[in-house]
Amino acid sequence: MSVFGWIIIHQHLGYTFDWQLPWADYKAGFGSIDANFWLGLERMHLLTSSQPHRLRVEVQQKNTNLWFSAEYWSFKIGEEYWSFQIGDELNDKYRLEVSGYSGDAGDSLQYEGDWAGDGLFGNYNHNGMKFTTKNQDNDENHSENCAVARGGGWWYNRCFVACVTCGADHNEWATLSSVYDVISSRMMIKPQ
Ligand SMILES: [Ca+2]
Repeated sequence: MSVFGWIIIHQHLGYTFDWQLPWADYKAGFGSIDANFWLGLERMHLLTSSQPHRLRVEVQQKNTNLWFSAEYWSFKIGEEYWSFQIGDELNDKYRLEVSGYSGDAGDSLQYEGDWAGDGLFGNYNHNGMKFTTKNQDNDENHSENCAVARGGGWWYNRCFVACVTCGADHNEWATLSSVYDVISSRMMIKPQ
């Protein structure tokens, strides 16, 4: 479904839906566009590898009900624009690549801070991470499976800090200084 050129790739409304689904579902897509929805990693890969796309993430804070957004777009290397891209399944396990943040939600996909105060900078950066589901552990930085611990498939690092496909206790987004609970969210892409 496309709205003003934006293609919805994810929608999460409240805490009723169970996002703890296997690899095949995250690959093929699930849900419905007027409710909880995931377009599917294979389609995301095909779309974003055919031409450059910008990504927009909208998150609703649980404790204020306010919506905030993060966009990733317009990063030029040589003659090519790189913004939001999903790698292939075989080589990349649908690796996430983002760049060029702007917005007021916080750059939670490229979080380079020391979230836990343990000196492990970079352990909470989702950019460059492979996708992990409960039955396919590709989060190589964490000894256990982050999807099992957090309630849904995602591009986990170890395992914090952003996730909008997680269970109610772990669905969250981050600014540089704090992490907040997310009750609803959308992700959408647009050719640029
Ligand atoms: Ca792991």
